Amino acid sequence: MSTASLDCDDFFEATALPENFQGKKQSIETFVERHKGSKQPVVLVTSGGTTVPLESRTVRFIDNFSSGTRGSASAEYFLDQGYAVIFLHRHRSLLPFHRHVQSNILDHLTVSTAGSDPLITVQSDKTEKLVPILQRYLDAQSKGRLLLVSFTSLGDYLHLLRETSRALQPLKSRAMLYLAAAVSDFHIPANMMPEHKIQSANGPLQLSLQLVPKMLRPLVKDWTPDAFVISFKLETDKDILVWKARKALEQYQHKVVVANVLDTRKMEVTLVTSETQEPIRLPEKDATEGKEIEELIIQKLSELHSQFRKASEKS
Ligand code: 9Z3
Repeated sequence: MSTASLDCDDFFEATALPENFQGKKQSIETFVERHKGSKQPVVLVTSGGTTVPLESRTVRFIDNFSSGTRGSASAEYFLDQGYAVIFLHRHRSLLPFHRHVQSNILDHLTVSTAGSDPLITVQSDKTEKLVPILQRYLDAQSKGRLLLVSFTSLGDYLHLLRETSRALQPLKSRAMLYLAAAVSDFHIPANMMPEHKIQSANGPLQLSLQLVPKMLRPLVKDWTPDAFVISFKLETDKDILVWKARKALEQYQHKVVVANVLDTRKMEVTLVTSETQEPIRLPEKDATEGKEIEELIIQKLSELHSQFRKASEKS
């Protein structure tokens, strides 16, 4: 076994399981089992940022930036493309379909108590937008095609990522992993973490963070070697972006990196494969009409996945 995968094993050994791990594992396995008999592709979408706790009884933590828009929008477009979706997301980040409902929804409802049962009505200017969203949501729900699983910390995320990847392996090339979550590269290992809240009376705080072992390596090699794996590369400096994406592909040998720059991520990404490099841009006009770049990304990735499946099934 390589040193890198030993690092990963050590990480899992030292890091507590997430709350209700067995329940989550069971629901993932049941979901995969239910979709095993069909020809439908299944995708794991990861979304939102991971926290890195500074104390075991956590009061403070470091967070990775992500609102969950990329992941939740992508999950909806995957459903439209006929995928069953496991949505592994940061607790309280944006959820597919729910993201369209504003937090002040109560301001747009009226109640009529004329009949025997009170009737809630949505203001008519909102129904036009809500009806198609609700229909797509109810359709996914009734067909059991969307599973929501939440995480908070880096440790929770990685335990659940490993479990879900392993559960997807029997689906072979029918499985896709779309790793859009913003995952910390640094952490404080459990044995170096104070138990109680760090006290300000002790003076200024100096933090020393360790590197998180690169989990894409065992994921591609051991956990789910036959799946179509897509990772994301986020940079703030566009000049190093594609180079970093290529380096990741060479290192981990997966299929695609979606490369994006923080400031322009809603308008432009580059799909990088070992042979190609294709920019995807959302025209300004489409953006003003409410279209989203995720629709274009998912269209392209489902095409690539379908080609990959055909090639894998032949060999
Ligand atoms: C991304 O790059 C996502 O596209 C964003 C989406 C997090 C920028 P939002 O949720 O943002 O719509 O607000 N995700 C991957 C980020 C990441 O952690 N990548 C690492 C890296 O770049 C691991 S591959 O090194």
